[in-house]
Amino acid sequence: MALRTVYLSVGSNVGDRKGALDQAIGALEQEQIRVVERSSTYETEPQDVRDQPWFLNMVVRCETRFFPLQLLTILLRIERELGRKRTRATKRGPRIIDLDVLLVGNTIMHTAELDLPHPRMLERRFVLEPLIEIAPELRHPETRELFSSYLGRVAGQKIRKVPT
Ligand code: PH2
Ligand code: MG
Ligand code: MG
Repeated sequence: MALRTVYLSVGSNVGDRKGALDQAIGALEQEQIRVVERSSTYETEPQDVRDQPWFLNMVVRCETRFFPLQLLTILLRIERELGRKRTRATKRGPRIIDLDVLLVGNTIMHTAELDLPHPRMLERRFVLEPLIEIAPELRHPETRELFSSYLGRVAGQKIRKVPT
């Protein structure tokens, strides 16, 4: 079975945000989703729903044998186990933990369950900046452009690296 390189976005803007990121990373390891690299932690201005607390975000590179939809199912379960409640009212609003699949190798898929690459990743500095930190040469599988070439468009979004 093939080992796949996947990039995940991890975010939290409720409660112990740093603790939630650390717990999520621990949970991935328990599920045989091996975290091989993690970006710095960034404190980021909320996007989409602007009237909510600032987030902590990071991006991790993992290796796993799961297929994309299997991976998604596991991530949703980890979110639930860490206390995430999903309702229509909380869509893109405050959350204890959010685990999003950004990329699974060079897979391109567009289904009701999952779109790869993540369809909004190029519009989000809180995704692009940590991604480029750990994968400076990575290219978007559909456009073949370097992810770093998209940074200029999101420069107006406020983010800052959290000192370690
Ligand atoms: N997630 C969202 C909506 N807006 N903004 C920031 N800064 N970070 C996020 O992770 C985030 C967001 C929906 O998942
Ligand atoms: Mg998200
Ligand atoms: Mg999500």
